[in-house]
Amino acid sequence: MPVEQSGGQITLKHPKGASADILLYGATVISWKAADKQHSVPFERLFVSSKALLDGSKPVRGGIPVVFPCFGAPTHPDHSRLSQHGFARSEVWKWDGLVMDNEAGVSVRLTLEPTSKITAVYSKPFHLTYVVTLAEHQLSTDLHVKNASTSDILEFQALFHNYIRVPSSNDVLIHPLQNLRYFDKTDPVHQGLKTETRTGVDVKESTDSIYEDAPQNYQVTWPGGGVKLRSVNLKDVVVWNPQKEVGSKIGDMEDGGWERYVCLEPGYVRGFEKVEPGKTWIGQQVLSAIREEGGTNL
Ligand code: TA6
Repeated sequence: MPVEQSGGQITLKHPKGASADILLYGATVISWKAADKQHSVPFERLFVSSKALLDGSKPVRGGIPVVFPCFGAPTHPDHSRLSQHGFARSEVWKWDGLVMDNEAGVSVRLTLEPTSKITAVYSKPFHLTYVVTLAEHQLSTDLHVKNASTSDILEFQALFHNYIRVPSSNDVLIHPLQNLRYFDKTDPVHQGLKTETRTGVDVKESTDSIYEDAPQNYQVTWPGGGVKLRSVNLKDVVVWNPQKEVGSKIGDMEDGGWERYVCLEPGYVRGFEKVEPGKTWIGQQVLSAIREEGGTNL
């Protein structure tokens, strides 16, 4: 069976061995296993903290939480009663069927519509569809945001909060971000936009940077391995790693967890995307295992 459902979890299985696990809670992908040239047996590509709660009591510390309709603390009047990163990552989504099941990949669809709990804090009518597709060496996620209003524009932010598993965050480089303008959330003094000067961005120090108008084509590399990320309609990208000083204060972060991941998060988060009544916006990402000889086992 290419797709198995058990309780609130869906497992996708590709005939060539790759797999992905998705929680209905938050539509959070909590595992993606794929092989590469060096390792014929698929291995885990995402980081989930061993202290993460997977019981639906709080957003998952790891995997791919879906951020909608606000990124970070709310700044738009429509979002004023929402908590950090919005509600999509902390609501139970509905299974909406198998989209594809063939040699190319296996794909499923989840949906989220306003519930009484959501409308108590957010009054805009919307319909979200989330499609997760697993191929032999790739994982794609597509978020469809339909403005279900007949009269009002929908303004929102959206982001895929990817926790990419790495052998050591000290050895990671992210390309190509050079010359992009970015907002440095770790710098309380210099709150303006900076310009990235590095050819490859590392996260050896606590990093929380929002790059604007980014190329939507990135690589996270470490000696002998890596992951590629391509996105569509997600003009910004966030690089986040708290390192020890900040990471050790995060309640559900495992000890040393910050050494085992880097967050590379494509999104529309500087300003607000706008969708006309009745129309749908689609944001997409494709994560690919870099298939090089000599990769480091994670
Ligand atoms: O995407 C980076 C970020 O916004 C950071 O500022 C950091 O707080 C992180 O997300 C985690 O947020 P969370 O609400 O999951 O603790």
